[in-house]
Amino acid sequence: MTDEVVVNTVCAHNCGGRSPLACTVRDGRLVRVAPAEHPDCRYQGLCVRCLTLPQWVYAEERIATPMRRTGPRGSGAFEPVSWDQALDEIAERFTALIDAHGAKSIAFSRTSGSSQLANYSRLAALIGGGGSANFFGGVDMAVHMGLNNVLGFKGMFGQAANEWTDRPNARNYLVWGNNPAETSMTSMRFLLDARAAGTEIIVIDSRYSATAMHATWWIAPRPGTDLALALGLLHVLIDERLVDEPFAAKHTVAPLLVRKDNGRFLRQSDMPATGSGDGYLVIDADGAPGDSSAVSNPRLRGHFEVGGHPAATAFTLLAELVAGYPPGRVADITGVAGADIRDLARSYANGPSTIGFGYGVDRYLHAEVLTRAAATMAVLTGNIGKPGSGVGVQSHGIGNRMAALGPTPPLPDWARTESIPNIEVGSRDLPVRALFCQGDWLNQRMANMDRAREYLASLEFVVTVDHFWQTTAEWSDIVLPASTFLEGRERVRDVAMAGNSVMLRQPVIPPVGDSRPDSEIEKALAERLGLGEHFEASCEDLVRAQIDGSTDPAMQGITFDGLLARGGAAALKVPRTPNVQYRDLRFPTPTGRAEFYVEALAPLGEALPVYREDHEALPSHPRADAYPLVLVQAHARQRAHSTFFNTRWTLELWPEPVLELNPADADARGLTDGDLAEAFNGRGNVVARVVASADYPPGMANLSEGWKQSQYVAGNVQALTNGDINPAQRHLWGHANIPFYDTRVQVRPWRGEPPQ
Ligand SMILES: Nc1nc2c(c(=O)[nH]1)N[C@H]1C(S)=C(S)[C@@H](COP(=O)(O)OP(=O)(O)OC[C@H]3O[C@@H](n4cnc5c(=O)[nH]c(N)nc54)[C@H](O)[C@@H]3O)O[C@H]1N2
Ligand SMILES: Nc1nc2c(c(=O)[nH]1)N[C@H]1C(S)=C(S)[C@@H](COP(=O)(O)OP(=O)(O)OC[C@H]3O[C@@H](n4cnc5c(=O)[nH]c(N)nc54)[C@H](O)[C@@H]3O)O[C@H]1N2
Ligand code: SF4
Ligand SMILES: [Mo]
Repeated sequence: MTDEVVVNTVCAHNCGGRSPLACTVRDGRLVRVAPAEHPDCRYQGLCVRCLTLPQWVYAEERIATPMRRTGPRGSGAFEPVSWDQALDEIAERFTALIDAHGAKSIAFSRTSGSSQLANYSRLAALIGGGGSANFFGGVDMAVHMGLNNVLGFKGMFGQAANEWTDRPNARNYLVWGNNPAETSMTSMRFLLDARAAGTEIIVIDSRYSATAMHATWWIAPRPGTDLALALGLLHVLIDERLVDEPFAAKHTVAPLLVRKDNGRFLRQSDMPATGSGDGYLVIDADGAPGDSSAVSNPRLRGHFEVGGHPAATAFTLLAELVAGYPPGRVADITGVAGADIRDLARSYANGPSTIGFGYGVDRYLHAEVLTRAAATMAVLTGNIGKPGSGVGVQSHGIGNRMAALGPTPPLPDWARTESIPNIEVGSRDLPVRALFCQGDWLNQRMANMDRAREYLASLEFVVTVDHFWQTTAEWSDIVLPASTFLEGRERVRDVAMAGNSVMLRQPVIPPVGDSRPDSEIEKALAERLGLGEHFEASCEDLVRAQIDGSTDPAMQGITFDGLLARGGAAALKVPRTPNVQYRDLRFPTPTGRAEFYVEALAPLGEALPVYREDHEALPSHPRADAYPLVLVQAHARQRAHSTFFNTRWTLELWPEPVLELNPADADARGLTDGDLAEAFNGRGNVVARVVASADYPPGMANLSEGWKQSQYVAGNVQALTNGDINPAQRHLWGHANIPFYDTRVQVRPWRGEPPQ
């Protein structure tokens, strides 16, 4: 007799959907995945990729057993070893390194799809009695940085747009560098709902994307020129007096005076006679200086001499900057017609208008300046804090209500890691000698892959833990097989929050092969390193404490046992009306106002959103002659990054990497559909089959990120990508985003070996 059960869990892949899954398990084997009931039915759904999960968990590329390297690094020569041998060796090597060089000689790195209880962060924070180094970030940060600057810090990834369900409330919805039709599939319906409700869907995308097909208006700036477009829009808003002046005077830094000598806001303490303290100065209606908190009707415009300091209002400085970007000039830079720029600015001002950013615009060197300029549009026109009005990131379906969970187990005060930006690896001396890598650092987390590989090869000891054999594994000394989120021995692995709901991640099958869940591997290593006392609680204990310990009103009445009893998911106690960000118009910035002028960047000359021409995608870049095409790597619908790279059904639809480019660009190089072509740029090369597609403008090409090394004919798209560091990001945030899309290439027919 067959034994068949259906167990619910929540998807862990980093597309951001967090879909509840109903998994049919027959005789201990996962055989079918379907949507489970979502506690908030508006968010019901999953993507077709997840129907292939049974192929994913049992794929032949799964790492079967722990492995130890036997040949030179990168040679692929490994032998199977037992878990005890592998873990003992890691513990011995780590202990020796800690004794000789301290715990910062070990770095941890993790994949973006891993969850809070399966990412080795507790071990990393405790190791060596002081915590390890931590290779961090470089993705999805810049657009948030810019919004955080203007609107106040909400966390590095915390600047979400209004909830998706708010879109029909907008008259205009600017979908900016975001392709939800392929990257937020379960949220795309809200865009279509908005269109049906009469919302103007304005997609700003350099290519005719799957989302642009659903737009009522598609605007296509040349790749990397969006900031010029935003400055042009600001030009029209100010030039045509479309600014909501009372709103700007009250809620933004527009009336604050800026000292011309040092670029800082003029404060009471700058006034020798009257003042002390940090109050900011403005000019009142009669032309007299006063404290911004006391003057109700400050002037927005003008240059003044106050207390011996030449100064101007922040609004005036902005107006002078954008005066240099009239629609005609912006049209030359962006390729968007001047008339369209004017119309777009006028429509935008006639709100409610929402700007929803994706990460397509995040992967350029100065991406944070674009979102600063767009947030400036929002706060100058009062398009914020109201239904249908807002500016934020909407990729990953974020923006819905969350609840705070109770604390995870307390760690000692000293437990912390030292964060090292991925992008800086190899560019400066680091204390790191060993890497413990969850996932595929080389293929996913680093630009300029050949340089990154050199760095990896220079390390003394590298461990990879993954489900599948991949590039970083190939360059490792020990490789450990991790169970997927669907596998485990405990009742609960983790908890996730999405779609106004809280959901338990319940394993549905036991570990496949000899794999172990990350949490078990972390614990086993901790025990060997003398840290076992911090890992006594099981994942279930930890999740129970988080849920039952929550004091958030949204969690009222929700208990761990209650959640389990009802299949693992419950709706938060929150209103059904869409979540609107900044409803209270409080901006947690230093001035308490929306800061389109960022004082801290004055020393770098970037206090205002200035347009810099030093990024690679711009036609004026010195590399443009030799490498005339901009190569982006848009996220592909078949995969979540590399996940699903090997599932049969997805491979049927898209079996191999393709290089998409405009038919004229293909033609000019003697290429037609199906030919093999090489893209190269001095950093590296990649060979893939050509798809000539008019969806791409001349000068723009695409090869989606996330293919595995084994799937390329030669090279790797990651070998081409740009690893330049943005100094302003580094200065303000201690981190810099990787400008993956800010990459130029030349393309030629491939004359090398055909694929096997
Ligand atoms: N299916 C699938 N879904 C995913 C993922 C996945 O790998 N697969 N990954 C997830 C993750 S982690 C992320 S970060 C998101 C990313 O998903 P999105 O936020 O949608 O970002 P991208 O796919 O990088 O790019 C979005 C669009 O930006 C456009 N673009 C590129 N350059 C420019 C430019 O200079 N200007 C403008 N205006 N547009 C430009 C591209 O043509 C593309 O259509 O997707 C998430 N969802
Ligand atoms: N060129 C280029 N590169 C990019 C991007 C781009 O646009 N262009 N996008 C970047 C972005 S936005 C993101 S978010 C990153 C995503 O980068 P990642 O999150 O690192 O990518 P994935 O392919 O999801 O996962 C990488 C590896 O981790 C393994 N893995 C997944 N889950 C687990 C787990 O729970 N445990 C263990 N042990 N292993 C696991 C997978 O099997 C896979 O081999 O990629 C970035 N890389
Ligand atoms: S990959 Fe994304 S859309 Fe698909 S089931 Fe998982 S969370 Fe949902
Ligand atoms: Mo991402």
